[in-house]
Amino acid sequence: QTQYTAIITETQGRVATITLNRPEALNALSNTLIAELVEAATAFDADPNIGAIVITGSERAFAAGADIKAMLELEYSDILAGGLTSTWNGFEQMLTPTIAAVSGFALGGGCELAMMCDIIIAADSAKFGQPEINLGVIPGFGGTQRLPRAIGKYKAADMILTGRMMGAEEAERSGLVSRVVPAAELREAAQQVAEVIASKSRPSVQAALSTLQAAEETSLAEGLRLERTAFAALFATEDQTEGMRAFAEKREANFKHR
Ligand code: CO8
Repeated sequence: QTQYTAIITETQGRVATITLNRPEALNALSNTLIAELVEAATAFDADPNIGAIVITGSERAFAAGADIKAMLELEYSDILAGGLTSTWNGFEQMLTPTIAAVSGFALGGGCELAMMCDIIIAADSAKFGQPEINLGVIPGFGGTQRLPRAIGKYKAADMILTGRMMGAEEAERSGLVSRVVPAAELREAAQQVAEVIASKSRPSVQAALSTLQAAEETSLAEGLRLERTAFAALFATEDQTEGMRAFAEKREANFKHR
């Protein structure tokens, strides 16, 4: 087992959990934390025994953003070199569903990390925000692109230009989070959702995920073409036969490819 310093990894059944663990800095995303997170997540993605990945922080903070104290030292050329932003590529291309379980602060890069996940479950204590404008910069891990796709241009501009925080209730109403649960139930709720997903047939989960990802960046016509091809392809899997036969026989499906 790899030794990490800024995250904790564990598995329970077919669900992996990655806990961000820099309590002294409210889980600020240091280079080390990001590198470890991407390494652990892509390793779980490649593990056939893992069907879903939960990413979470502490009760007080999911993550309070990129590490401001470390960024203070950086210049234009350091950022342009792209090390920090390109590290996320592997994470964004995974085909194992990721669930962000957010309690407390999800600010800046923390909010952006949550938005890189497929599902966001928020504790009622969660606070989302893109406060970079207060630091004289703008979001740098995708916030200017993913936030308006999630909540629309006008809400996103309000958040990004004023730097204000949004509570869990407003975030759910705006479409930024999938579900809100009482803070004490967050871990359990995320585990349960992950288990449900991990119990499905993997080829259909991957097809669902890749078509959903396409929905964010293609035209409707192109997306519908992709969906038709992916839908047809699933009829070449044993699990499609099993899933539909199980329904007809009034029993639980016993999928072969989980
Ligand atoms: N970076 C570094 N340290 C942090 C960060 C951070 N983002 N957030 C909190 N900390 C540290 C504090 O400095 C403090 O440390 P210390 O005890 O040593 O002084 C400790 O965590 C606890 O924080 P506070 O004492 O401030 O706790 P409060 O409860 O008073 O406040 C807040 C909590 C409101 C969350 C406050 O900490 C805060 O405003 N944090 C910064 C939030 C922020 O601005 N985030 C955006 C960062 S920029 C970013 O994410 C850009 C991403 C793209 C980068 C692209 C690079 C290529």
